[in-house]
Amino acid sequence: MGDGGMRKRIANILAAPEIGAQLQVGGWVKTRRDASGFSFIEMGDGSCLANIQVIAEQSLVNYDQEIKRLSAGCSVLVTGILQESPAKGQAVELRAMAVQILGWADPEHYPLQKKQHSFEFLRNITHLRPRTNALGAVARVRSRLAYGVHTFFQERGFIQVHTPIITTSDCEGAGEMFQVSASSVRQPGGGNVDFFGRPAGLTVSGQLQAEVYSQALGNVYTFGPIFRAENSNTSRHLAEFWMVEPEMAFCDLAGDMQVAEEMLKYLLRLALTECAEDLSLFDRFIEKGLSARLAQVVEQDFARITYTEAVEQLLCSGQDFIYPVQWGIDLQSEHERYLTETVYQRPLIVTDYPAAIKPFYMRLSDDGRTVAAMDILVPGIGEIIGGSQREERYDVLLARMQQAGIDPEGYGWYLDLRRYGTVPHAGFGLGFERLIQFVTGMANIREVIPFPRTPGFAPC
Ligand code: AMO
Repeated sequence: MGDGGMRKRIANILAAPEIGAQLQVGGWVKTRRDASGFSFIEMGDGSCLANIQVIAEQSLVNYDQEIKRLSAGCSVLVTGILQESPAKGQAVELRAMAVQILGWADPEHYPLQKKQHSFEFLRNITHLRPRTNALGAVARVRSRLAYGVHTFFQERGFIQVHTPIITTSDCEGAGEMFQVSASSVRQPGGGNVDFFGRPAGLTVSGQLQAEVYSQALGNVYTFGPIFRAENSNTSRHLAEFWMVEPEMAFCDLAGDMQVAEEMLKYLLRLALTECAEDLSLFDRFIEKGLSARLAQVVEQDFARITYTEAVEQLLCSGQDFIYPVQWGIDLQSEHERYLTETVYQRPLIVTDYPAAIKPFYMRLSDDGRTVAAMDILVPGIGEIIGGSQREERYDVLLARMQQAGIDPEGYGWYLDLRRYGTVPHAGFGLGFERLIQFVTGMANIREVIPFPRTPGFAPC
C-alpha cells in the first residue's frame, strides 16, 4: 500500500512543508466540496488538529465513480504534490495524483456529521468519538502529559516502580475495592480454594507498595490505573482512572508540597508550549481564556492554608453551603471550590487535616488530632492532588491501624518497613484525569479518558 517512506503525517507536513514534494497521506475525510472540474477534500489523520486540503481534479480515473461519492468518515490514501494554497485558510494543499478509497462510511448511518455533537451523545459512541476535533485534541494532550510525567520524574532521578494492579491491601481503607478473587482454583485433592488464598481486589492506590520501594531506592513513582467502586456519578469521579504517585524517602510534608507544586507547573508549562494548537481549540470552544489562565497558574505561587484556617474562612464566608461546615468534617467539593475559586482564585494547598477523617498511614502531628496531610485544590475542579507525610513510627502506626479497625496481621510487611531502618517519607497522588480536565477545561471527567467507566457504564 504505497511507499512508507513517502507517506507522511499531516503534523509533520505542516511543521516543515516541502513545497513541490510528492507525498502520500492516509486519513479520514471530514468534508468534500465540489467545484467546477475538481473537488476539495478536507482530510484529517489525527496527528494534529489541522486537516489537509486535497485538490482532486476530474481527470483522476476514479473521479466520477468514487471521489464524488466521498463523504465524512471515509478512509483514503492520497498521493499528490504539496503546493502553496492560493486560498485563505491554509498555507499548503495536496494536489492529488491518486486517491485510493480504503473504506466507505455510509453517510446515511455514519454518526459523526458536520454539525457539533454534544459530549453526551459522543459518550455513547466512544469508539468513534476520537475522530472529533475535541476528543482527538484531548487524546493528544493526554499522551503528551503522560510522557511529561515520566520526564519530570526521570529528570529528577526518580525510579519508576510498577506497583500491582491486583492487591490484598486496601490502601485508602474506604471499602471501595472491586473484588477479583471470586474465581477459585481446584485443589489437587478436590475442593476449591480462593485464587490468592485470601480476598484480593483491584488496587485503589499504588502508594503502599511504592512506599516499599522508596524505603530501598529513595525517590520512586508509580503511574498506573486505579479502580474505585465508589457509587459517585459526578463530573469528577470515575471507577477506573490513572494516578501518578511519587514517594520520597527522607522527605517531610514541606518537601512533598514543593515537589507537587513543581510537577503541576512543569506539566502545565509543557501543555502550553507543546500542545498550543490543541489548547487553542479548547480556548475557543470549551473555556474562553484557558491558555491565559494556565499561564497565570505557572507564574504564581500556590496559596497555602491549614484545614483549621479553611474551616474558619468557610464559617465566615456568609455562604449557604449544602453541607454545613464545622471543624472535623471532610471538605466537600462546594467548600473546596469556594476556597480556590472565590477566595484565593488560584491553586490552594490545604494542610493538616483532622486525623479522624484521613487514612491510617498519614503521620500524626504533635497536637494528636491532626495529620501531616495536604490536598491541592484548583479552580474548576476542586481536589486534584492528595498527599501526606507517612507515619514512620512503628508504635504510632500500629495504634492508628487498630483505631481504624485494620487488622495488622495483613499489613505485617508494611509495619516491617517501620521496624527495619524506618525513615521519614512522604508522597502524593495526582488524579491524571483531573489534571487533563484542568488543562483542557473539559467540564466532565468522562471526556478526558478514552473509555470511561462509571456506575452502569462500560460499553466496550
Ligand atoms: P486520594 O484518594 O486523595 O489519595 O486520590 C488522589 C487523587 O486521585 C484523584 N481521584 C480520582 N480521580 C477520578 N476518579 C476518582 N474516583 C478519584 N478518586 C481520587 C484525585 C485525588 O486528589 N494514596 C493516596 C495518594 C498518596 O497520598 O500517595 C490517594 O489515593 O485527583
